[in-house]
Amino acid sequence: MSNSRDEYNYVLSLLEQHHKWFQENIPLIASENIPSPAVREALTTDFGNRYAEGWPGERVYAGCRFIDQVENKCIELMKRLFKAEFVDVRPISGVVANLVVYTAFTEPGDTMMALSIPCGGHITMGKKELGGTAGAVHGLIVEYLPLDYKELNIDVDKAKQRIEKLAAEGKPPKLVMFGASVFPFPHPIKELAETIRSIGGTVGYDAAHVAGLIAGGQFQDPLREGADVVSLSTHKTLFGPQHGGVLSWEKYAEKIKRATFPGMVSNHHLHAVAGVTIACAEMLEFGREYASQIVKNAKALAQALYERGFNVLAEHKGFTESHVMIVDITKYGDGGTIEETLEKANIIINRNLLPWDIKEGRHFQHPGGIRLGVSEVTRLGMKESEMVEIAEFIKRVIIDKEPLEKVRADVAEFRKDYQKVHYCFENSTEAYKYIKIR
Ligand code: DSN
Repeated sequence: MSNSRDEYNYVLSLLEQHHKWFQENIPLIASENIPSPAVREALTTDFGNRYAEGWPGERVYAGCRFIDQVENKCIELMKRLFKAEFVDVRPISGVVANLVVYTAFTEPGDTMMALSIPCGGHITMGKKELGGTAGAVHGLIVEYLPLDYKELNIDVDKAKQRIEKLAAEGKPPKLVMFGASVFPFPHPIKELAETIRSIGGTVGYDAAHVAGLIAGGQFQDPLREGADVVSLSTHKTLFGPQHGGVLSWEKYAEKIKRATFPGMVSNHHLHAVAGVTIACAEMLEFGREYASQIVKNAKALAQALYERGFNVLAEHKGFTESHVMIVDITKYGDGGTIEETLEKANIIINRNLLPWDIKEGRHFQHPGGIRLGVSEVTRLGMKESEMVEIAEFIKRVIIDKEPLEKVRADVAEFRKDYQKVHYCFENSTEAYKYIKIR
């Protein structure tokens, strides 16, 4: 028989156990990262208990003196990082940021183009019948951008043909969203922007996965290459807290602001905005070095896995130019089972659909692929030689089938040297230290 004090202690103990576990595992989820101690500090502040609806200086609430100064600083730093004329830091996630874009630039019933989910597209770009945000929430008709399976990138010629065909049929795509959740190579914005504009469309770009690489001068620069609007989340390669944002040009400022508030948010998680601001200052100082190391690490991990027998896709073009790689794992099982087995050895990756999985009858619970990202291990200070060690751990689990408890113990030992957050101003508190303030 438990009482509420037991429940209270139980939850706190689970949180503490989670922190201990993450001190001992290898975190390779491509959409995750570890924020600095300063960002974690910002998240614990009273900002998280306040309301600040509206734009800084024009709030609907009193008490925003310091909140406004932080939010204005966040906008200023993001403008510098992304060389953007206009920034809205109020969307509370990447999903909300995409909804802001859809609301500002399309009407329900319009056609939008994006990659399908098996081809790397995000659930926000999904069709109504699949429950995707674009279709089910904003009422868009979603048509797919064609992916070249070998190149793991959008097929420019086929995309042009499809856009022009849709326009000829009276369904011109009002919005074409570049960007993806499996995003190893820069998308062809330059090559397609003119075609999109010629039929009256808007060029959108979902930078959720690659925002930190763009800010660090790696990957591509969507606003310079022709994007009208860029959505992002702030916690993947960009190492802030979980939040969102929209970047664009001054001429679109008013309609984006209105789509965000009163459209998509009431209050906008002010502690997270403070954390994003700190992360942006860290990115301005350390971003180039960090982003360049991410790409080196991703290539090194992909190469080391490939040399150990794993079918890492796009070998002919160096596997990846970002933080992420995709592996066809069908030789050893299905992605779901492999994910579960690796987790037992304290290696955290995620299962992922391969572009051709649905056609071959595979399902997202047991797909043919796994996805690995190196942002978090890079932030923990790992370099290329550690990527080779990680590949060896993965091989020991999947190919050699060593006892999982033995690999798990070796992983925990390996992790002992990587307990601090790098690429930040202050790191005296360990990365995953559980902080008690009660
Ligand atoms: N789509 C998720 C991922 O890439 O893990 C994030 O929203």
